[in-house]
Amino acid sequence: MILISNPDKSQWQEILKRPVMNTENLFDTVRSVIDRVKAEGDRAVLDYEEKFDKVVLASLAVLEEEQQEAENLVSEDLKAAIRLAKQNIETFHAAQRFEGKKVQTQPGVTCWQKAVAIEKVGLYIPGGTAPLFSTVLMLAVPAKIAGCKEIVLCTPPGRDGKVHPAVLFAAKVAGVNRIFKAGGIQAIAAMAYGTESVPKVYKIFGPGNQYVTAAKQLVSLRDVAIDMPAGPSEVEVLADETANPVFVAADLLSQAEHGVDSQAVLITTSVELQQAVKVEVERQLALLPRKEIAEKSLANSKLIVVDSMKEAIELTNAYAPEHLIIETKDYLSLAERIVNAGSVFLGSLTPESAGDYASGTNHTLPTNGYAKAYSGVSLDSFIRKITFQEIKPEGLNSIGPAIELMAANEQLDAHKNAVSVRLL
Ligand code: HSO
Ligand code: ZN
Repeated sequence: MILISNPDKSQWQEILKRPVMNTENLFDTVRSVIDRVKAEGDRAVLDYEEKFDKVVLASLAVLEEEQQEAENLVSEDLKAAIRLAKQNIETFHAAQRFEGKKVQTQPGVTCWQKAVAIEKVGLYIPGGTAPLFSTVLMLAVPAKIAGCKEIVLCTPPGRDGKVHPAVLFAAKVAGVNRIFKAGGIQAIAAMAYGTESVPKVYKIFGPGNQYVTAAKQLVSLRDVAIDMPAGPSEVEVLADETANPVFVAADLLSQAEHGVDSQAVLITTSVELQQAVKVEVERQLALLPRKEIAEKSLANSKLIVVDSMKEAIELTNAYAPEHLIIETKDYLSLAERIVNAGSVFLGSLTPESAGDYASGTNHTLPTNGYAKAYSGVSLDSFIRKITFQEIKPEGLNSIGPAIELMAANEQLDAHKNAVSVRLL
């Protein structure tokens, strides 16, 4: 961990820098895999599963029996926890339903918006070191509430050719329609273009490594929408002298264990807290099963002391963290001053883990400073708002002449005529 004290504003940019990934040859590899999947469909996906995931599959689709078998393998306790999380995610996202109201912009001119679900969506769930079945809930539950007709999920199988049982169980609970064993670039390409077995979707969601991220970026250039640009996960804890160093350290570590490139930052007004957190992180780290991963990401983590809360807030807004935990005495008033963050956790009893799993908010959030311009996944991510309008004689009489004049001045006479022929 890097300890920093009272940095000058000129150093902020350097201090808040995210790790940059080397993408030199990345896009060439990604493009070649995408092109082959596009041309050869299932055959290419199966070959790439063998090459990248080291598994020979008879077919991509997860069968009904496999779904059943998985359900028997998940403990009753875990099932209950997944159901509890699902319920809260559903409650929170259902409250986001959009009711477009009809607006008379002037008499005889009525305009309104209607929310319509994206018909086909694709969810990507990474394999790798931790099976993220919580992410299945975060994506499929809002998709279902929105009314998406086809919810497709791709996830890489283990070397035994099986998908993690909790991933399959969460998918069932959340209402995923079809699940395929495919990971990485080939999964993204399969959902973007469709294969014999994987349907083409209109929007792809979900986290992934740099290959998945690059594949999502490439396919989104023209062929399919994506949720948001993604980078390594990150947390900032904003704390004063009242914060409990045991809690703060646990919060930083919960982020650090995600991956070697995860970012964990503490910004505090208290030198004592900075020191205490450093000691406490080392103590807790030694006890973690994923300590090797956490250790690597902590090597780039910063514990920053600043002069005042005002400066702490400014630095926070400049960083725009994916997750922000505020552990201070007056956290509610400080929260009012946050303008750049993906998701904010208030008070000492609100760890990021709550939002990662079960409080109800979504954990698919903008990283890498994108919180300055993007929101996290919500019900809105799964709908479009279509506008409608209806004009009656009174309305056309009153806005018609203005339209004619504007069209004439833009030298678009056909536009003008479309009104004129009706005003006769
Ligand atoms: N913190 C991660 C989500 C997650 N955590 C899943 C545990 N499981 C990105 O927001
Ligand atoms: Zn997490």
